[in-house]
Amino acid sequence: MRKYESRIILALDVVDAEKAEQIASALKDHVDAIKVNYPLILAQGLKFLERLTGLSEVICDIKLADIPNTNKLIVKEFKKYDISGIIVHGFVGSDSVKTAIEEFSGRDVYVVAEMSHPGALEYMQPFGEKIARMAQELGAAGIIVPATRPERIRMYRNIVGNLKILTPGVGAQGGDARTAILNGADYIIVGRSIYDSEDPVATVKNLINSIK
Ligand code: BMP
Repeated sequence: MRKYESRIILALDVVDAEKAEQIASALKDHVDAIKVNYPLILAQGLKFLERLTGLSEVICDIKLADIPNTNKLIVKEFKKYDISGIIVHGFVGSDSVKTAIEEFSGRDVYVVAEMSHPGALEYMQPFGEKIARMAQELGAAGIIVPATRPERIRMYRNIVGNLKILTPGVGAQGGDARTAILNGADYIIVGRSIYDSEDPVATVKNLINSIK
């Protein structure tokens, strides 16, 4: 990640091209990066990334979770764009994650260790610590852990040292930005409570003030 200013990553999960571009333009100087997920990529196609990379640092949240060879083929497609990071799943194991990191060499790979929704308690959380350790050993840029469970952020911080910790789950999912940062997050990932608000710029400014 190039910027470390607002510590906010916008999750741009809107599917309308005009709306996505309008929000991205309005917020480009206020957030550190824009995270793009399947809703927007599927609705507008990969080419749409070019309209965002001209505005901001872009992280593609593709939650890659396949065998090494398929991971490699998918990363090759994303590498064609000037995006700075991708998000991959860790539960698939070290061979798949390693291949993604090697293929995306020179850019940032973030590994999902534990997700923010309640279902993550069933199968992900029991392996979260191991996944975080693997991410660090393989040279990932950072990990994704839940802002909805701040005590877990603290635990993960102790495991990964100075690897970047990105935490989704603030706002719409009930997590609190300040609490996440105080527990060791480097960045908070926020979507709906920004792009669905009446004044996204004011909402981001309020968020920034709340974590200062
Ligand atoms: P929102 O702030 O609207 O809840 O959006 C959160 C974003 O972060 C979504 O893009 C979601 O897919 C992503 N995300 C998440 O919410 N929890 C995770 O554990 C991992 C994610 O990538």
